[in-house]
Amino acid sequence: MFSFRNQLEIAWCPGCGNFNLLTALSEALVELGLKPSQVVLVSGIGQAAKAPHYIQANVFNGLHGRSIPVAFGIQSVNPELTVIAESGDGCMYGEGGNHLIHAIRRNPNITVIVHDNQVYGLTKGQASPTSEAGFVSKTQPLGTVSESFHPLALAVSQNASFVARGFAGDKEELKSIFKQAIQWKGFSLVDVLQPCVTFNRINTFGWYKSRVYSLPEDYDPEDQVGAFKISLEWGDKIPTGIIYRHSKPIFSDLVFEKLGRKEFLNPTRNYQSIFEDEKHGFE
Ligand SMILES: Cc1ncc(C[n+]2csc(CCOP(=O)(O)OP(=O)(O)O)c2C)c(N)n1
Ligand code: SF4
Repeated sequence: MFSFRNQLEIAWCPGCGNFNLLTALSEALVELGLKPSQVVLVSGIGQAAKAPHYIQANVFNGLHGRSIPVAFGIQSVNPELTVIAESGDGCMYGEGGNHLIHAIRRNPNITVIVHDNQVYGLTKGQASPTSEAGFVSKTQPLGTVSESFHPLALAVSQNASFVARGFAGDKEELKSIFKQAIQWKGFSLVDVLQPCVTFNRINTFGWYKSRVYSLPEDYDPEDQVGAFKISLEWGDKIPTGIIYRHSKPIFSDLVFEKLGRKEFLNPTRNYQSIFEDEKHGFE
């Protein structure tokens, strides 16, 4: 059977949570019946950002924190493509945090997968935006003093189209979440709890396993206020599953409606007329 995995040697530590993410995503793409030519994976920089290298599809490796705008651009000019931005919590919520906010607002039809290991793995263990206050690292030997960032609460509060959390220790649930996120028409954020077995000795597989629970069948992901409450749940109990879902118009559809697709794909004419208008304005 066709597999999206290629034969490249994987440069992750044995036991890293990234392995299950890679398998879950590769299997999800196969089960959705997608072909490599239909899929574009965009990543930034970090351990997580290497994941697309191990998948047989189109790949764009961008700058640190810049995967979302690249994915946004690709999907907007070719809405037929399945575009997935994939990177770590440092890349998506730190360096790329501003892009996340504005992608939520604009609602492009892309899926954002965040390998959330609550640490900077590639640069050897500094605290990340989602590290808990007090997290001790080589650069914060007395423990970080900053409060941690709650990505899902932010996304729900800003009425993001699709917001979910998965756990790298539950590959089947993760695969199901990936499939729903990829199929969703609009911006999807999937935050994945991904243990870094080398630099995060607090949030281990065991730590997450004793806390995560799947949202019950009667949970209503369309209720924004209820979803916001659930998105804040963190500590002894950490929910996984589809936290919030809200259908709304996609960026490219709205732009094509206004400009026409051809005009949008050939912006030279627009730039030229804008330039001409500016010139007259100065005369
Ligand atoms: C502009 C810029 N700033 C900083 C770095 C250094 N850098 C590379 S990876 C990284 C952190 C990656 O952490 P995260 O996104 O959480 O991914 P992980 O490695 O944990 O998967 C940093 C700070 C860089 N490459 N470019
Ligand atoms: S440093 Fe951490 S995130 Fe990076 S490969 Fe090793 S275990 Fe995984």
